[in-house]
Amino acid sequence: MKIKAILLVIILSLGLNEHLSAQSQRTCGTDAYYEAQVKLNPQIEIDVNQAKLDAQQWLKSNLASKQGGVIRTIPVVFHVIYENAAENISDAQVLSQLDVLNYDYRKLNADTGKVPTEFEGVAADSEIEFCIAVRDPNGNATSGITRTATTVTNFSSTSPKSTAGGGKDPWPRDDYLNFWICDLGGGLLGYATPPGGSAANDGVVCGYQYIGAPPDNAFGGAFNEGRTGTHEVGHWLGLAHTFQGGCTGGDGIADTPPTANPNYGCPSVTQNSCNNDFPDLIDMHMNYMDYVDDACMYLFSEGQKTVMQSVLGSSRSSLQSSAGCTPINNLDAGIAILSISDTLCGISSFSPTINLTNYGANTLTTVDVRYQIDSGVVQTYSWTGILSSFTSEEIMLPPINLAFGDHSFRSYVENPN
Ligand SMILES: [Ca+2]
Ligand SMILES: [Ca+2]
Ligand SMILES: [Ca+2]
Ligand SMILES: [Zn+2]
Repeated sequence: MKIKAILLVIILSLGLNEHLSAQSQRTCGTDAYYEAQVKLNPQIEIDVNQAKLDAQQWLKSNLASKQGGVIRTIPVVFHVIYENAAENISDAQVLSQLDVLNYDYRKLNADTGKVPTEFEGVAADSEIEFCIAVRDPNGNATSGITRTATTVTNFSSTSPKSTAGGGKDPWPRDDYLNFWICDLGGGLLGYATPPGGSAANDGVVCGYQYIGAPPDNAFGGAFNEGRTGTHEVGHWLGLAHTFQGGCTGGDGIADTPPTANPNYGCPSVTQNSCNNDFPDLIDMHMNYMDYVDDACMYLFSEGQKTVMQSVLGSSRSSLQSSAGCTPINNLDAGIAILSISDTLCGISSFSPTINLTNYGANTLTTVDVRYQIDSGVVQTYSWTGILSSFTSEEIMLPPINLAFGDHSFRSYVENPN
């Protein structure tokens, strides 16, 4: 009995340690996920290797693109899978992740000034941008964020990538980066699939606590600045960890110095784990593809940029012709009627309130609101203002005088701009 109790304590404390270490150190599941996928389907390894060759081939015939100047934009759909309110993170937190990606991949991150002198010459503007999807695979308007309630406690051992499994099926990868947000159970921060893998699993998965940056991310800790997303999207664009293969293996990228092991936390700037490089440079532990804390990673190298751009030029090239971020019309307005009650007792006039939404790509500046009581004359309220794409404004129409009794009200908009 006593032995049993001691064993239980040991098991519990092991579990606790594992939990604590998960919170204090970055843990990325990309390599393990890839190995598991290949075990299930060896063809994936062949396809991923082919995608690497395609990227190298593309680079050979597109050396000019390596010099830069072409911004490539990736439409993103975020799939929020939630079991409870805390996991159903806000739109603001999700969109904050989009901002972090756009800062980091354009070298607009606020901490780029921390790049040490040794690496100033290779810290890259990757010339990749991310847009939130405004058009879904059926051509309908979307917020670019899907929300799926689940009974799955966490996705530590199952996939959030299938509706049948309590998650959400991906949108076509030819047109979107699928970015799942869910409870990963505290063991992993995230994982991603490399270019060339299976379409059904293609994309990035991150724990909900690690999405976006403060103030929109209120979860605290060392991984609350959205760099898990930056790191995992790097894998999705063909990057390996900087410590891949240790001092002799390498990540296949010339300007990231060899690194013996993952760097954790916030290493001393002089940290140098391999001395077989010439000249013997410090580790590039501030690279997004190392394992340091969010606050201590702030660069992609020029070599990494070349790999990512080559992937976007080859196996992921169809993203550049995606309509995912093209609004359905340039000029398109719609209304919703907000304040109509079927019992307006004892008053003889009322002012209907409507919600005007700009569903178009262009800024809406004028629109005619038509409205009609019963079968009476259609009246016009000419709205003018400035309403940017996919925003709304409440409008109160002029008071309408009515005789007592039942009436119908209808309204629509015409002639945008
Ligand atoms: Ca949960
Ligand atoms: Ca390297
Ligand atoms: Ca070194
Ligand atoms: Zn990783």
